[in-house]
Amino acid sequence: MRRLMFEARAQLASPVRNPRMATVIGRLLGLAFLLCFGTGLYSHFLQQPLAWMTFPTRPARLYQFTQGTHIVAGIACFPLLLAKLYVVFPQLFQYPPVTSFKNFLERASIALFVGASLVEITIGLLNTYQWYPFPFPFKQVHFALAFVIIGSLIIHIGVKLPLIMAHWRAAPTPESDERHPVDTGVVATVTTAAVNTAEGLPRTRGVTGRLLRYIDSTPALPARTSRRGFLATVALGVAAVVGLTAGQTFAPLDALNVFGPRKKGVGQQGVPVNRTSAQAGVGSTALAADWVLTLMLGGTERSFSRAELLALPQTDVDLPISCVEGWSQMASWRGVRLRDLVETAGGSPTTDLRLISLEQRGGFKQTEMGHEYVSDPLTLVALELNGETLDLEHGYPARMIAPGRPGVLQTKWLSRIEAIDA
Ligand SMILES: Nc1nc2c(c(=O)[nH]1)N[C@H]1C(S)=C(S)[C@@H](COP(=O)(O)O)O[C@H]1N2
Ligand SMILES: [Mo]
Repeated sequence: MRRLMFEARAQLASPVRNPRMATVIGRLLGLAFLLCFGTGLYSHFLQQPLAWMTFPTRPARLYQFTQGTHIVAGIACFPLLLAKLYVVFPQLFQYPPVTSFKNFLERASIALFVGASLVEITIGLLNTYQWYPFPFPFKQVHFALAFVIIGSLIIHIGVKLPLIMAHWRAAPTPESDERHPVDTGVVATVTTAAVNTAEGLPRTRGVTGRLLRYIDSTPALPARTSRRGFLATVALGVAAVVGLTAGQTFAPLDALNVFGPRKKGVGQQGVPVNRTSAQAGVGSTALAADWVLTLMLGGTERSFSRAELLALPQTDVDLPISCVEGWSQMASWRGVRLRDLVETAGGSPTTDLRLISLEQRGGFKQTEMGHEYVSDPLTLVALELNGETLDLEHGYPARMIAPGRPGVLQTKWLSRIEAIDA
């Protein structure tokens, strides 16, 4: 077994499979995961705030930026994680499988990290396409796995710290080192094998000889060239997957957006639609002639027809729809300032609100809005989009649009607005 594993590692030895490369790729992967974790937590708490939390409403495009970053960094993790697995692959054939408690911790945390990461980025990507072929709820699992990943990553980095520190900077390798393009694990194995041989385990001798011949025969230049080639391949992979999708949120890359699930400008009134009126089952109620928006604030109830809302002072704002799934779209909205409407209905713009849709089922038929959004002058009960009467698919007769919020909270087909009692 020892010999088999040793031979496997010898066969897999390559100039790019070394601790320096593992550190270089690992740093990028670590950065991508931290970006995902931070922006993910932000998105999570915007949707499920703790009681004491308030959020910045400006810059109005903040969430568009953080969530766009979340998706872009998550997509970049695919080539980075594959590259990292490629670099450290021979370590899989360590024998004996566990050598010490520290080694056990190291290997267990890596197994956890790799498994959790692959599931995390895969279900995350599938979520951007709204495809859920797995038998568990996306949101809860995606959230929980994030902590598994960060936890195992901390253990991994802790255990590997000496190695990471040693290879943080490119070593000013003497020319002769270029001729040892083998991972330190294999070098250690060579040493072990030599010792074994000395101890009378002659079966490994042939392998040792072959490996040493391999090391000796590998010329210096190809080693460096193949390392550059590998990094270039990884960079190209990242550029491709990011470049061909990031246009769904970052406008300058719009022309390159061929794989993003949404395309800017495609949809009713030039804005993509997430949940249609048919999916939400609001076709007839939203178009009913007797529709009114009812505000229930501080014990008094007041209702407004669409004509009455249109008769109130109208405000124009430019705000994006920024979907949690990573696409976003800037748009021009026209409607009644929420804080004015709240005051007209006898309420105060310093209270939190519950927004209730005509939608009967679905996770977002009802949402909550913190007072910081209620008092922001950019927050509208929107009646028009891009110069036309709001399309049914975008929330006719009236929808909420507020700065800095996830798309899921921009409630369409509004029916009721209530004060949440403190
Ligand atoms: N009532 C209701 N409003 C809703 C939703 C919903 O499912 N039901 N989806 C939200 C989501 S996830 C997004 S991204 C935005 C998209 O708005 P749009 O379809 O007008 O682009 O609407 C939000 N408003
Ligand atoms: Mo969304």
